[in-house]
This record gives sequence, structure tokens and C-alpha cells, in this order.
Amino acid sequence: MTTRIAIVGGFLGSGKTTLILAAARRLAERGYRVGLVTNDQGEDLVDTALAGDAKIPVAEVAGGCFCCRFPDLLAGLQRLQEVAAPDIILAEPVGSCTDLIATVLRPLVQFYGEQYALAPLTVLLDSSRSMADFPDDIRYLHEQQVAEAEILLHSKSDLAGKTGTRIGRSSADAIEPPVLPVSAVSGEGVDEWLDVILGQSSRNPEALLIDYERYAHAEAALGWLNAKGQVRADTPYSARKWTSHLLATLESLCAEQHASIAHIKVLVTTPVAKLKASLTQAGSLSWDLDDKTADTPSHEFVLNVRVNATPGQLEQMALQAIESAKPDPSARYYIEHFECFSPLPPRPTHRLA
Ligand SMILES: Nc1nc2c(ncn2[C@@H]2O[C@H](COP(=O)(O)OP(=O)(O)O)[C@@H](O)[C@H]2O)c(=O)[nH]1
Ligand SMILES: [Mg+2]
Repeated sequence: MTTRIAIVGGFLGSGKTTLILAAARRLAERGYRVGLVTNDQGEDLVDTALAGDAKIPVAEVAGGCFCCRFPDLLAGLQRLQEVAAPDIILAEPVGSCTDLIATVLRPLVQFYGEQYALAPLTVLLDSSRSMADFPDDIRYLHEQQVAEAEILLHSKSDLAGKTGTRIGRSSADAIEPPVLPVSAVSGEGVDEWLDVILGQSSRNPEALLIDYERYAHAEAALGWLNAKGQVRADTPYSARKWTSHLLATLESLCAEQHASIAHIKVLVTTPVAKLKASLTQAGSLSWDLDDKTADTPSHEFVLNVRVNATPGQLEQMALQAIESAKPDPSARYYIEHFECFSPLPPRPTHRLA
């Protein structure tokens, strides 16, 4: 029996995880067993924690993208099959990854076609965000992601005043992919998209003609931070205020240093509540899990930051923001895990062009 796999790509913060979690709920309501694969360059991921909380079987590919960690992707898919026998697996590659047709879809079809049926490659384009502040190489990477979509979702369609630009396929004779506005918030387009990924197969399109040097420069221009820690204070405090303060400080430090924000997200767990907030550009704070309950004496946090800055700049900004968010001068924080880096040049396990 084959398991259906839907790869859901798109730039950092374009709405992949939110859509995948909403889709997983709808699929479960339709009677499908669902599994998820999350992916990141580092460890301690907000996305994996969210999927686990949603009680959806999840496998994590950490330490590199699907294309460079293809054996880990296979191991994750296999583990999901063993523990949950899903009818469909939704897989979210790192938001700075592209060339997925050549490095992920084709190898899966060619080498594991008896086990897996590939849905058309879905790519999300956040029409509400402008890429104008990013360097050329990052804009190039973003265009490549959009150019290989077999189905292009204009995400966050509920947001008014769409300012982003529509980007078509790069080569002149290419066929425009179907475009669907979707919103994980209003639900627009989600069922239509599910009908596509359940009912259609990848058409095995041409691989991208992509310049790996520019792709590597784009990855190298992003600073990546994953941190995990705890905060404790003698006097109970608002974990929500801590979260807002942390993000507001990071946002203003990024503005000072001209570091364009790709995605900053933080998951906070108190003894009785969970909060999750994120920023996908300056002024875009959104709460995905909110809780205004009573004050807490402690909380744990997972912080993931991807911005256009060097790892050194980002480390300083994050430490300053964590220090400045302390609820009172006697509060303490403990950092259990802290990694800050720029992704290495992509070196795919397979590239079938
Ligand atoms: N208004 C709105 N916000 C969304 C929607 N989907 C995602 N977001 C927000 O966009 C941010 C990034 O979403 P996320 O799913 O983490 O993006 P990813 O990095 O592509 O996985 C979060 O703050 C989400 O709440 C949507 O359909 N509408
Ligand atoms: Mg995500």
C-alpha cells in the first residue's frame, strides 16, 4: 500500500505550519489518518512542539533541510508509518529551502515510488509581505521557491491590503501553476487545496534551473537562532507581557541593525498555560496561542529566530532581548540550549534534474 505525501514549501513565515495544522484537523474530520514531518536547520523547534501538542504524530528532521538530509527524511517517513500508519503525510521543508522537485520529489518517486505517492508540490506565497528589504540573493531564493510550485497558494488571504507581488514561473515556456487563495484563519481555500493534494499526483515537472552559488549566498545571509530556556521570579508575573516584551525588543534591535525579519517565533509554557507568538515582518506581531490567565512564578520558552543578520549580531540581539524581558530585577533565567549560525551551502543527497 502506498502512503500519500504532500510537500508544503514556501519562504520562512509564509504560513506553512499554521496551514498544515489546520489541514490535519480537517483531514482527521474526513476520516484520514495524518502524519507530519517538520524540518529545520537546527534543534528545539516551535513547530514540532506545536504539532505534538495538537496530538498529531510528528517526525522531525533536524540539522539540515530535507534535500541535504534525505536519509533522515526517509527514516522519519518510515517511523510515522510504523507508529501511525498514516494515509497522508504532510511534510514542511525548511523555509529557506528550494529545488525540492529535483532533490526531494523526484528521488522519492524514482527510488521509493512503490511506497509513496507524491501529491503536487505545494508552495505558499504570503501576499501580505513585501520582500523589498531583503538582499537580492534572498529575493532570488524566494522567487525560485515560487517558480517550482505545482500549486501555488496565496496564503493569509484573510489579511487586508495585500502588498506583495505575484511572481510567475521564471522560464518563458513554463506552464503557470494553479493559484489558490487560502487562509488558515478564515478557512478560505483549505478544502479545495486538500482536494488537490488528495486527488492529484505530482506531474513530475521540469527541475529548476537554479544557481546554487546564489542559493548558498541567500542561506548564508540569514542568521538562525534556536534557544530554549526557563525564567523564574520570586513575584508572579505575566508570561504574556514577558513574551510581548521579548518580541518588541527583538523587533526594535532588528530595526536598529537593519536586519530584515524573516520569522521570529516563541513558544512559552507556564505550569498552566501555553502561548505562542510570532513576527514575520516589523509590526506584524500575531498570537497563535494566547492566554491571559493569572500570573505565573516561572515559564519555559523556545525561541526560533531567522533574520537577515550575522550569527554574531543575532546572538547579541537575542541575549539583550532575553535580559531586557526579565519580569523584575531579581528574576533569573536559565538557557539550556542556544545555537546561532548561518545555514551551510546546500549539498543535496540526490539531485535528479
Ligand atoms: N492572518 C493570518 N495569519 C496567518 C495565517 N497563516 C499563518 N499566519 C501567521 O503567520 C505567522 C507564520 O506562520 P507559520 O505557519 O509559522 O509560517 P511558516 O514559517 O511558513 O511555517 C504566524 O504568526 C501565523 O499566525 C493566515 O492564514 N492568516
Ligand atoms: Mg513552520
